[in-house]
Amino acid sequence: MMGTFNLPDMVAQGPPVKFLEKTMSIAFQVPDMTCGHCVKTITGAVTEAVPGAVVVADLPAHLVTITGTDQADKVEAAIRDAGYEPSRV
Ligand SMILES: [Cu+2]
Repeated sequence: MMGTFNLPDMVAQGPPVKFLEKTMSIAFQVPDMTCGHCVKTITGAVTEAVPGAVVVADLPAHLVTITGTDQADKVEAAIRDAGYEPSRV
């Protein structure tokens, strides 16, 4: 039988951190990102080049959004090195 689960006090204390507002978001249009394999390749290349980066790819829109880093040049280079043509948006 399940008991009541109490969150630790430290979790309940203080306002939640609005980290999304503080996190820089970098977006690239990548027209030659055309399938799930491309998404995997780009995501892998970016996270390898910039550890901690979070990559969200919108395949129909050919849009790649990266949060968790402000190293736009490094991200762009990683996508380019993976064989794609990103343009900053
Ligand atoms: Cu592909």
